Amino acid sequence: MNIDERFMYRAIQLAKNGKGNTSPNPIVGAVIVHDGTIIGEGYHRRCGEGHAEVNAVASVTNRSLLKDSTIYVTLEPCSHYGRTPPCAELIIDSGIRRVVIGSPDPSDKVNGRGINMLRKAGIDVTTGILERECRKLNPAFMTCHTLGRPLVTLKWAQSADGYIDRKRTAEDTPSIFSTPVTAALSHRLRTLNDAIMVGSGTMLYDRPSLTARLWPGHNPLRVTTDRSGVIHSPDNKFTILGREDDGSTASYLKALHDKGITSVLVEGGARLLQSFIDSGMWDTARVEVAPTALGDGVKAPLLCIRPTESLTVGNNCIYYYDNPDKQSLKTTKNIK
Ligand code: AOF
Ligand code: ZN
Repeated sequence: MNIDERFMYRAIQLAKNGKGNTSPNPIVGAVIVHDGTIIGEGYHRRCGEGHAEVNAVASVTNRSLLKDSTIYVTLEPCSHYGRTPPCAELIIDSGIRRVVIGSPDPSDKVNGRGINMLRKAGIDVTTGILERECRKLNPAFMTCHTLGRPLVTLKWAQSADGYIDRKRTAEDTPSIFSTPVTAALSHRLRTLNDAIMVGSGTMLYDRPSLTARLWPGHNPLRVTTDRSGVIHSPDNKFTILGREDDGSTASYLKALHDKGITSVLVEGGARLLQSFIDSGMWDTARVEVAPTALGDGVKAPLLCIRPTESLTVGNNCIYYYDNPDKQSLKTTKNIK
């Protein structure tokens, strides 16, 4: 590993400290190095607060060293006046000589302008250091700004013989396949998403609360579809989609994107999940399989591809899938 990659790995570690708190902003880390030694570090803590570069520059005690220093940043420094002034300007004013960038910022506001500003000011800019790893830090941000839709995670639990529920009435409680540990893990996933979505059948049959009560963090926006107008959400706890659109996954995602949602966790039922799978508009899936056999019931969605990872928790196994047909994030927006 070369020296640039080593310092970029430290910047990646720092970026991860912001995980779960920065949406709709990306997580970003920055390291300032003088003569092979780290003299400053920072990361973006929360949307609306200082960017990684601002915090890294502020952490340097001996400012006179900046003019001979390099800054490593996981994302292209911004070039726009948003909630904070442009980081490219801050870097130029600080006297920093060299900037090493992990991944470009694909958002309309930046999109190469940060790099251009720095180069125009005579700063030595190196791009593409650990680019794949740096892109991976922000799947929702990258998907949102390149495909023009939120990141979609599908999640369900099923019996060993492929049912997500037994045959029952709405008065009966839903079948439970999770364990206390896997339930906490799925609530963690809720805290990492901007929104959580279910179909109208699940709303009526399960009456889910869809909160992240088993894990510290934020509760996602709760969304349900309701094409036939059967859902009543008296206290407005749920955002309802599907009444003014064509009920396609594309229309749901467009509505969420327009609300500024960058990631959505789809938790059922089988029909809504299958429509996401069939449309190809999904990114990852988490499928929990319990050792029980039901013999009959509501068929689980069909996702016949190789899992990218699996995790055994007690007698249950969680399979993780990545959509193999996901469009390249280097292409431009595809939803009008
Ligand atoms: C950076 N460093 O640490 C982050 C960046 O509303 P603002 O002012 O916070 O700007 C948000 C945008 O800035 C966000 O959409 C993304 O393009 C960029 N985020 N840029 O140079 C950072 N978090
Ligand atoms: Zn910035």
